[in-house]
Amino acid sequence: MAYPTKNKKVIAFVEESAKLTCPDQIVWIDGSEKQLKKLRKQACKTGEMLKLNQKKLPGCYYHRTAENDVARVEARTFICCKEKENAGPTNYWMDPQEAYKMCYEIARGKMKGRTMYVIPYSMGIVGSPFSKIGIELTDSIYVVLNMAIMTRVGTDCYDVLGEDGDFIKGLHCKCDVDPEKRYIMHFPEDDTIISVNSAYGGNVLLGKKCFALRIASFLGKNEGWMAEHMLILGVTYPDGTKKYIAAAFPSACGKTNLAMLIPPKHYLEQGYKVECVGDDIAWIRVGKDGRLWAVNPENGFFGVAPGTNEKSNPNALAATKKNTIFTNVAINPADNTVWWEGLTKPAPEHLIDWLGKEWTPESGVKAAHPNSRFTAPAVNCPCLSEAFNSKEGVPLDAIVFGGRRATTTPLVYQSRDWNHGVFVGSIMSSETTAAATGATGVLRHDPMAMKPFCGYHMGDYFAHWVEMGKKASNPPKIFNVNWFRQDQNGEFMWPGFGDNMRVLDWILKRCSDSVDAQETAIGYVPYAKDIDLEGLDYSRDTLESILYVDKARWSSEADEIAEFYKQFGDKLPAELSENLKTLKANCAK
Ligand code: SAT
Ligand code: MN
Repeated sequence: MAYPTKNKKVIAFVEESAKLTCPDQIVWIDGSEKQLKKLRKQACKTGEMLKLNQKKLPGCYYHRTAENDVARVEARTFICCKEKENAGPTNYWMDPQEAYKMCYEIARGKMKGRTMYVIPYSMGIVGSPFSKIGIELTDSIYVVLNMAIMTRVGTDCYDVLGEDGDFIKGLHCKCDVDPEKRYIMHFPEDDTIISVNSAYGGNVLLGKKCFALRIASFLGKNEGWMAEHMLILGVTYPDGTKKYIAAAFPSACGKTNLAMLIPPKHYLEQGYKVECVGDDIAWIRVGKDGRLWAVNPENGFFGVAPGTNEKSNPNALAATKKNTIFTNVAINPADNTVWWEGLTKPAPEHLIDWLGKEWTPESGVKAAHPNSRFTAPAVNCPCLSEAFNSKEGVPLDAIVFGGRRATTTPLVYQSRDWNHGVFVGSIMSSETTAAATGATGVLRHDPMAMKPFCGYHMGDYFAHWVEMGKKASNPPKIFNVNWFRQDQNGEFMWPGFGDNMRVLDWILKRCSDSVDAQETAIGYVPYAKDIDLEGLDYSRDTLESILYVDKARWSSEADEIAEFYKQFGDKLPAELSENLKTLKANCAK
């Protein structure tokens, strides 16, 4: 047959995978609107997707996953490197030979009666020296259409590869969507990903967590750069100065909201502007100027729908108004549009819920799944930064870590230096959310928000962070934030959303040495007077209380961190154990 590429490795990968899975036909995706249109039509015909109200939501479609297939499955996500030791204590590991054999057995013949789609895609701008090419083979049109939003799909990727170029191989086979045979396997030493028996986003859009984080973090360690679970945002000052922040939060902790925040009125009136470069993943390199430069390798947003509304994130909401795929939200049959918890109040009288059942506000269940998602093209976002399309990316002034913590962690604090900042990232813990299967609201360690996404030994990953700080002569300052402090009644104590600008403002002032801070046991904490509360009905006392560093609590936290660190053994960089000692000593003072 005539192939759209001369790359022998691509052809061999497709042929071998077809031999294994036995599809009825192979369709080479070219990224053209014409082809995508045909696929949408086909998916609507089979019921895989529903066409939404094209007047109100032009180009928008709806999809339901299987009921047992609604989130990432961390317990079924493996790093398959030769030595178990190299996957480290925070990853599930399987021997690569065993894993290949098992996956091949599961996928054998499973595309019979189906079509195999070959998706050539680029993470990052096609042809940029910072970008990388992947080929995903899948038997799901839903995956093709999502990949076409989330990544840069097209035959120009073959031009980049030439006859002989390397790429990340991804084989996705829905099989029977059997949760007992669901496996998301990464072979970092072979640039390969295999995903079987799932059709949910994070498990099957292989360019995202599988490639751009797990495989890329491994590549980054070897090649001297970083792949991080971070949003990237830009703040423009009234005088035109631009500053950039990258921020790591676990899934479903508000990265998309922070990346697209609209500053409070008085900031807007002065001419401040916040722009989004990315909402989930940052690839970071040392620039010639010794600064860290970040690009967003994605091309769209795979955002959590519930809670997104005109007030919490008007930019994200606007981004979903066209050419968007909604997954597991509810349908409003009155006008064939979508709905999710928090979109409008009160809820509509009658909906079809994410399971396809009749729903009314009295149903007593959620209409949309808590991890229901929108897949929206980045270009739809009204506050998308021009830098989104810059090959070099943006120079970072600050790196921010943050988890969901009801207690202990103050609203914001700054690390004393780079290595202390690495320590601060490494001790992140956060309450679990619906983005992964399992119980929610359980506090767990999630270093740098990378626990589910680091493709190698977490101890080596910490060492790589320390190393990057040495390579960068002018690295960003490192901070930690916590938007999720709660009072005795379980109410959030900080308004969050657009008001987080007040904290970003302090952070950036610290970066330009234009505001003082108090030195505490854990690092630099703002004086309450230095957080701008103009236009906000908020008491300084409450602010004081969420800035307070409780040494007794931090002392127990330090003991707990010591326990957590034990698993890394001698892979734990000395820089981190020293910082733990300092923390413990500071708490005893
Ligand atoms: O499901 S995804 O992994 O793509 C989103 C997330 O959990 O952050
Ligand atoms: Mn994420």
